[in-house]
Amino acid sequence: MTVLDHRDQADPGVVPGWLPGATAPRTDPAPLLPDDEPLRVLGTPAADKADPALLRELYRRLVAGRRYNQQATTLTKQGRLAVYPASTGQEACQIAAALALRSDDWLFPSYRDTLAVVARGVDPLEALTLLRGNAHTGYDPRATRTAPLCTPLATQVPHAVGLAHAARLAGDDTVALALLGDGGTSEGDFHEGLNFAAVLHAPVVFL
Ligand SMILES: Cc1ncc(C[n+]2csc(CCOP(=O)(O)OP(=O)(O)O)c2C)c(N)n1
Repeated sequence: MTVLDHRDQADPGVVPGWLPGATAPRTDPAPLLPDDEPLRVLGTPAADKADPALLRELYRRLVAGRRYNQQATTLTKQGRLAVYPASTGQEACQIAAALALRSDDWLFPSYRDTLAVVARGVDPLEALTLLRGNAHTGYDPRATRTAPLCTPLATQVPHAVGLAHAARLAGDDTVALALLGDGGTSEGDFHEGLNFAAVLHAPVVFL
């Protein structure tokens, strides 16, 4: 039996039969750091083509979302919410993703995606019901096509895949969007969900 041991190699990142660099720790921080120059959208040719009314509406939602995060966090300090995982700094990601859905598509959010739920049209107060410790969601998942905020990591992923697969079998033109954090990608549910989605050609987007 050949034992692969990178300690015997001149370059510890190279092991015969293994991907280059697969075993060595990553020492160059450059690919892990953000660019010095922030990504610029306003004033670019792409932005010039966007509808100014749409841009204002998107910005309005971001400002309202930032304020919502602030207020909901305050409610936890007052003991009026059990917990509020804020999305401060990443509001645009979830709001824009939810707005890209059609009304008959489905959203499968995690506990941190309250703003995506509000962007789906759910009442901002009702979107907090679960985080208040109530046993029910506060909104009707079927009517809003928005699943409950999911606290067990990545369990929303196979739910989204199952719904998308069922919709495809039924001939519905429905897409499911599953939101999750990078930590959630370490869960089996994430890998199982992706695997099933690929094998079954389920119309689901993972973000
Ligand atoms: C199955 C499961 N294990 C552990 C936890 C506890 N937990 C809650 S949040 C969290 C970290 C998740 O990180 P990430 O997916 O990156 O999302 P973030 O909260 O950073 O947005 C953990 C381990 C959980 N909710 N569910």
